[in-house]
Amino acid sequence: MPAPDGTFTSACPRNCYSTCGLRVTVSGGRLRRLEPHAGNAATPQGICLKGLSYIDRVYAPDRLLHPLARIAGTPEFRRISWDDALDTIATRLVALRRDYGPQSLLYYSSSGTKGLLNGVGDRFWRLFGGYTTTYGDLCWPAGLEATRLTLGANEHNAPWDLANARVIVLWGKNAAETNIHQMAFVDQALARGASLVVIDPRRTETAERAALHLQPRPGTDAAIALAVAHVLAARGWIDETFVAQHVHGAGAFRERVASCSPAWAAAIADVPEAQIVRLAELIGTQPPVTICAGFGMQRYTNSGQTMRAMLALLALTGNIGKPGAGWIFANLRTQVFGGEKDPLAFYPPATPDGVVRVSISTAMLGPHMLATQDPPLKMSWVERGNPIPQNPDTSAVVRAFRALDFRVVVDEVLTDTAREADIVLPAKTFFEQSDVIGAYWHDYLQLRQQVIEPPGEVKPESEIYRLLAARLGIAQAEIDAAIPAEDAIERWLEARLQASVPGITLEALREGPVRVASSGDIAFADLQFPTPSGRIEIWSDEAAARWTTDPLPGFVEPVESTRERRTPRFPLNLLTPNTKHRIHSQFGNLATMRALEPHPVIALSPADARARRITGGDMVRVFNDRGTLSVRCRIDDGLKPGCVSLHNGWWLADGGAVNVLSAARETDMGFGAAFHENLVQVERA
Ligand SMILES: Nc1nc2c(c(=O)[nH]1)N[C@H]1C(S)=C(S)[C@@H](COP(=O)(O)OP(=O)(O)OC[C@H]3O[C@@H](n4cnc5c(=O)[nH]c(N)nc54)[C@H](O)[C@@H]3O)O[C@H]1N2
Ligand SMILES: Nc1nc2c(c(=O)[nH]1)N[C@H]1C(S)=C(S)[C@@H](COP(=O)(O)OP(=O)(O)OC[C@H]3O[C@@H](n4cnc5c(=O)[nH]c(N)nc54)[C@H](O)[C@@H]3O)O[C@H]1N2
Ligand SMILES: [Mo]
Repeated sequence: MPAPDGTFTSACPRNCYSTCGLRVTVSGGRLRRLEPHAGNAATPQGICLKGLSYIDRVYAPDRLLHPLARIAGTPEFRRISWDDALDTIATRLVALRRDYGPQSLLYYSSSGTKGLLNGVGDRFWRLFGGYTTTYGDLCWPAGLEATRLTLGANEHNAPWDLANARVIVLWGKNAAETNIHQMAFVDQALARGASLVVIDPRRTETAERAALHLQPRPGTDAAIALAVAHVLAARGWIDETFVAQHVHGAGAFRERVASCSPAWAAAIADVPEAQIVRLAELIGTQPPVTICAGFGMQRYTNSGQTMRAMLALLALTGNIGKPGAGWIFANLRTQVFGGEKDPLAFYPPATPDGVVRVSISTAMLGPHMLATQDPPLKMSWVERGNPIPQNPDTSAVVRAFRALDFRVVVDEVLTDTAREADIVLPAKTFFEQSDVIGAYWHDYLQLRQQVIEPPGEVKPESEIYRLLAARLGIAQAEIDAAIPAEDAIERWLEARLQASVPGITLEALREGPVRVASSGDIAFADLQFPTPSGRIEIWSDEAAARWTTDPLPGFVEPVESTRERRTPRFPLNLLTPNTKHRIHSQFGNLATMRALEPHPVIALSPADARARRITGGDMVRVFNDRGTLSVRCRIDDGLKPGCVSLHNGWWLADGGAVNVLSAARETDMGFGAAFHENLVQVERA
């Protein structure tokens, strides 16, 4: 039920570390103001640019307010009624199930919004009789799996504990844009005399703050980590007592790194030897050390092993289980409810239950959709995702969707993926339906309350599914048991809370964020590691068995590498990081964000620009065998030569969809996507 006038607790459900607590003011049925909620101690300072634009987003002129149907044979859409839309979809579904079996339907959902209610999609498709869906994830699985294999669980210290660190390494993480609230804790540590190290090929806003900035050749961080371990051993900076009691495989790892000198790593990673030694000195002599591992270096074919090599540095120096020390990647409090689509369920099940066919790799969405047989795919339902610009190999993804007979997309705006659909259904925003959300950087559970009525004819997904289920002849009792009606949502949420986090009530969440019961601010404080050996596993038999990697962390050259031949045809590493102006492909439609970042721009180092007679502002062609983009360029004197950088999240419709250039390729662990392993050439247009 929408709220009356007043100020209400809410939380931002974007796929973002911060997952800010919010206070939302409404009057006259309209959103008026968003402020930070002081009850979330991880995000008390303020709201990011995107958060500030939510009122614009809800009332955006291009927001979809009613169902649309494609005018056959054209790229145009016309408005249709809900009855027409749902009847058409139901007729298609019935025929599809009869002619090909329910698994000829692909249900693709991604990270557009967090929430417990998202799971009702899977419940609906089970009621339908089955479906095909994806395994793996675009975001974080290589890092999650590397962490789980090494420490036994994805846990980390509370965000504010970072203030206790004496050395902070932001490794492949650009927190100043992607986790702005973490920078406040970095500042507190710096004020107490801590040292900040940033490891990133780009001189980011984060790197501007660092005392030491290493700029590795993309995909070579493991070599740096191995050389740091080499120096730690050579200088006697290993915590022998900790290692003897709590680390499995340290001896073998020390033998391995004996040959990994700083000179060896410097040649591979193209960073000065002295910087590697300095990094070792900081990690080895100034405890406590926290490594905040971002997502940058886990988007390569060698990235699970890279993350394991980085983790080994903390294990060797005893920097785990203590204040100010540890590994911050993701604490997975998003998963306190289990959930129908558990991101830890990466693995295609060995024995499919006959209802859900999990056969398509998210990283290889396009080629796998095209190759799927028995039955082949005929229809798709996409919600909370924009796979055309966001999944690797955009051209293959487009081809795969075009090869289907019928496509449905549920979204707030006419995205690239929605433009390929036959029917587009308008999606709610988080102000229009209540839900409970977890986070992956702090451990607050938060309620995002419904505070306004959905505008126009917008209906939340749960309602869409209920209406469709009725049209498929599913008994009302079965529908009610699977998917709550709008007036039953709070009861449904309350029951889920009681089952998974007893003690946390909706009433409490209405007041503000509540911490999920955990063992305190320091992860692994009891030094119990739920791995097979009960210790931190630098040596992991499980890694070897499951992923056929070396049981010890090591460095292997990425598959797509400038070093693969003497004169590479595509000599530049294309990085496609995030920007403070968007969450991936969201927010880019808003006039406010357009004013700040009006069009896609590729950054080149001065050396690479000069060699191509390119000057700032020129239009350039960025290309490889997979595709071409024509965009404006900017000269960035902080960028490592040999690298170019273009923010991901631009749409095809903006001319900047970066995944036109990327390969459909998985990471070595976890079935992630190797987005940054992407070589291109740039020429003046
Ligand atoms: N080249 C390159 N590609 C990348 C990355 C990269 O670093 N480089 N990063 C990857 C990463 S980390 C991620 S997480 C992915 C993100 O990619 P996706 O998971 O596809 O996410 P978004 O682009 O954030 O949003 C998807 C859509 O969800 C819609 N949406 C939001 N809320 C709702 C809702 O309540 N209901 C419905 N039905 N729709 C909603 C939004 O309008 C948006 O169009 O991109 C990946 N792609
Ligand atoms: N404003 C904003 N915030 C976000 C998001 C967003 O889209 N916008 N997305 C959210 C999501 S879903 C995610 S996954 C996170 C991602 O958060 P981050 O990990 O901080 O962001 P990325 O931009 O993916 O990558 C971080 C850095 O890795 C660097 N990098 C690339 N390759 C390498 C390498 O080989 N080695 C090293 N050392 N560094 C490398 C890039 O240059 C980049 O600066 O951010 C979340 N927060
Ligand atoms: Mo992500």
